[in-house]
Amino acid sequence: MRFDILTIFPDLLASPLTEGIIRRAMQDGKVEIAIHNIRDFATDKHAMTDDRPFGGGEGMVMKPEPLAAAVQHVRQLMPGGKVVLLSPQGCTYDQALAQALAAEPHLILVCGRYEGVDERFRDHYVDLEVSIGDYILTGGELAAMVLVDSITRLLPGVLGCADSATNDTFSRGGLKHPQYTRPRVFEGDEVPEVLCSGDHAAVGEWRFLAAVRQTLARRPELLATMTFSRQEEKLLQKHGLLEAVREHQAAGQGRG
Ligand code: 9D3
Repeated sequence: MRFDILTIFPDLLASPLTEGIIRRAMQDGKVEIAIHNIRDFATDKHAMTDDRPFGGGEGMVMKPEPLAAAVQHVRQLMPGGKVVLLSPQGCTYDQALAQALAAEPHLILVCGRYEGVDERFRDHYVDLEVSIGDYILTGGELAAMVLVDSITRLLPGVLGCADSATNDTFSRGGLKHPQYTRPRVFEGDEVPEVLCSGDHAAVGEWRFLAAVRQTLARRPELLATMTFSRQEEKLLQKHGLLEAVREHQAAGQGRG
């Protein structure tokens, strides 16, 4: 997978890529990340990347020519990349979109700034517009890092353990069970006995029930897309959880 990131603040992006799993993935050649300064593609003598909006109003708008020239430069190096604009107007990013984008060989991430980009750049160059959620950032750079991070960890061979990527919070659709490590007593609070018992079946049961309780308490809407085996349903029934789970699953049907 190759990422080309277009930004007016390249320094903002450098450090998150030089640590941990992302750095390892780059070293192993699983992912290639190139950062391009949009200002290098500005055409006027002051290297302007923004200008005042036609029709007046507050703030500045990103000029289309430097953005277009930057995309064309990337395409010359490697044709065929999908252009993703990070903007508050985009569709909301989620794990399903991360998985879809992880199947692409080449993404060109364009980081918006100011009040937005000239609509003609969007119309002529952008394949997909993505927001990372309903809160206001100062630009698309951190959003681009969210995409790079969440997509890279899904690439084959990036995570050490074969099932780390599929065995986590969102793969089953619900939240994970609580976890504990040493010491066995922390500030008077003991690790649940069963986890130290060595009884793998009992541990598995406890974790399943704890995960469902956690999901019911914090993210009940996630239950709508979860499915349970007959044996799991019996277990939920035995612990008085089945009715509550069913209720949220029915509510999910209503939401569609
Ligand atoms: C007058 C309205 N503007 C300010 C409230 C709209 C606006 C323009 C540009 C708000 C934020 C931004 C900069 N944000 C992004 O470029 C951005 C973003 C975000 O703000 N939230 C979630 N995801 C993203 S992706 C890019």
